Amino acid sequence: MKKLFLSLVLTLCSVSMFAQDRAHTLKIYNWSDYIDEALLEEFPIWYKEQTGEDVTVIYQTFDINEVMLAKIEKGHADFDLACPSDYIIERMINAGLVLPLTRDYGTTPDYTQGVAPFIHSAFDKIICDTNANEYSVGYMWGTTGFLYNTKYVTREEASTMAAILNPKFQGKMFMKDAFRDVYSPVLIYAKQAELKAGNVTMEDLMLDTSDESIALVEDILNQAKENIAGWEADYGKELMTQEKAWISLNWSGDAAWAMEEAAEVGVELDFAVPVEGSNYWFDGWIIPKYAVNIKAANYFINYMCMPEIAIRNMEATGYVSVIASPEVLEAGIEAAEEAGLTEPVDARYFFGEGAEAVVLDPVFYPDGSVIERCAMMHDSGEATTKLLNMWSRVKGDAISSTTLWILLALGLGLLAFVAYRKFKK
Ligand code: SPD
Repeated sequence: MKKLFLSLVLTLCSVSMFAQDRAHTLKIYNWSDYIDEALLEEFPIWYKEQTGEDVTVIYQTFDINEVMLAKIEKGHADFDLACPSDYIIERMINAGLVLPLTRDYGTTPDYTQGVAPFIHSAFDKIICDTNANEYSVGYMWGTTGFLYNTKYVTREEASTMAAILNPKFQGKMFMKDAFRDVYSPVLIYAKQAELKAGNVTMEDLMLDTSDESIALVEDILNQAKENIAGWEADYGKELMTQEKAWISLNWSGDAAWAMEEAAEVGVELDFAVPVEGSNYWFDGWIIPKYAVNIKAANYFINYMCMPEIAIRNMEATGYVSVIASPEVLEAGIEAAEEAGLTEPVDARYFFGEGAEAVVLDPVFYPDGSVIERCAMMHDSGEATTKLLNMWSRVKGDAISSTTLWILLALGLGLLAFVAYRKFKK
């Protein structure tokens, strides 16, 4: 009896010690290569200065939105912060998987005020019964286009989605292994005549998951397979610097990173957004339903929005922060100057009036005319399975790597659930 009592006391002590530690832990789930990692060590110091409290950061990464979603949705993972893309934020808000932000920063200034109105309006376009701006703060944003090697590919060739069918690129193209990000620009390409004729709008296409449209995209992707050297989630940018392929459908941030790395080894890469139109996308911080340290999560979001922190993250990753403060504009101008750029862009859509003709890197801040031909993606809801099936058929594997990751995450979620039930009993 004495022994039983002792072990009960010990168990209760360790459970409460764990709970105590967990309360001072911040679990973050972010894309890989998507932060200046030194900040993960600096945040606890800043947090202590602001709140007087300790926090330990646990940081995990993912390469595919759907893997992150499955871990939280099915696995009930207790991350305090995650960083999904626009269409997944939409899905998670609608599934009740996101907690509202408290925006309670004590005496610390509210740096989230620096988020560009352009990004605020993008969040307003999220289709849900609530104000998405109350559930998420943007982190990085960009466009989808072609990263290409100027030795083998002309700008003209890279400026059209027809590139995926260009026989010149046989076996020389990487395709992003992200079914949602590829589906929309290919559909825009397939429907360009209807778009031009005004029979359909970009917004319509961003919501179009009809069988007819899926079949159209599948057909184009099947024809493009001759060109596709690999389907990559994150390593394509590096392989492009090693000239393993000539052209790669990619995100602007990865393109910027690759262009800089490649230049150091004498390889010239560039980036172009298809003339037919494409996606602009953003990733944003959310506090998932199963979060524990909500206070530190809110502070971390605020920290990420401090202009100097935003600039450091941009420099480390190649991606563009959602912050549009004068410091960020200044840093953008300086970087363009250092890179020897001279061509101005109209960046009013992001930095407001006064940014009509500023010399900025157009991979980071495309001209307003490019943004006008891009639109934001939405959750494909129940049609997601149809899209995933099409993706697997095109890739020709019974189980695609995306599906495999999703299945693995589902399996892990199930295991965690069974273990939890057993422990409870
Ligand atoms: N290596 C970091 C990649 C993050 C890119 N997010 C883009 C998502 C587009 N839907």
